[in-house]
Amino acid sequence: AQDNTSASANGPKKATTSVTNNPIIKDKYTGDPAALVYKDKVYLYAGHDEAPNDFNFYKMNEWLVYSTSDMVHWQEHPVPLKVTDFAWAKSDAWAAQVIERNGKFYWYVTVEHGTINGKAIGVAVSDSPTGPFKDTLGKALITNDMTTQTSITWDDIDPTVMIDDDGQAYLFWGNTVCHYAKLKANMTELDGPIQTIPLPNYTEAPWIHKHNNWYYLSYAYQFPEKIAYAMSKSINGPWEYKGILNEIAGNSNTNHQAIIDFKGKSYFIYHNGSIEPNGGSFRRSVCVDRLFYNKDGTMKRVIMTTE
Ligand code: FUB
Repeated sequence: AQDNTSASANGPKKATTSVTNNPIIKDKYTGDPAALVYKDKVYLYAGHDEAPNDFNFYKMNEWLVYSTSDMVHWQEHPVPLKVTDFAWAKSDAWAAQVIERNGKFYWYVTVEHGTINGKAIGVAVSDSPTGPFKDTLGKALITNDMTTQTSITWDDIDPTVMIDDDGQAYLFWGNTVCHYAKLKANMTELDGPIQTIPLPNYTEAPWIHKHNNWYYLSYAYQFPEKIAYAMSKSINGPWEYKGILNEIAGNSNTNHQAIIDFKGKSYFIYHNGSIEPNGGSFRRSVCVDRLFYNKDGTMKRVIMTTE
């Protein structure tokens, strides 16, 4: 694959690539992709892996946004959100997702809380999918003391969000235990109790989506992580486990997926450590491959393409 990345002093950067030219972002390390289909574009939101080559843990201070209208040409927009935009947060721009409701865009993020020990979920709001985003709530939506099923401090991570056909919004999240709760129409407050979903070998990275009247809950399975999924006819379950969707992401011990339909095709967006020579678990890269459904609604296993 060739690196067609170019930058201009005044405008956004352009990365020319295709779904067979993975990874799609080559000038930065990117992880934890989330994608939003809005009007005739796909917006890709990712964490920025900034760990130096000799540093073996996450160093993540900001999230990045890219857009495309053809899944081939990706445009980077100026950095729209940083950990420091959440006054109550201390560090760790971990996994996130953006959703649109009534012309407003809600960016749910994972961060380390500044005063409540552990990870927390916050939400920033914008009038545009590319920002600027503002923490209008001014505090965390989910904190570590609200869920007590595990003793770890990083169980409240990886938000994924969906608005069902009846207008009810739901937030799913979690490491080790998958949680979910309803959101109020304002999208910044929970609306009811936090519930848990039993899923085999659940690690983290839930992604909720709907396709042809089926609900899909995909997630990172075991560690190192594969992606597995369950299906249901209702967003409240019961969820039926359907198996592995994607393999361990090469030399990255995490995998993290977004699944979308765009212009009549389905896509599986994920990360691996494929930029040589220093790519790996803490220097990841977002990739895109096609996803195909079977007639019964199950999803075919996605084969990673890394050129
Ligand atoms: O990027 C930090 C963490 O790694 C994410 O929150 C997890 O999903 C895993 O990808």
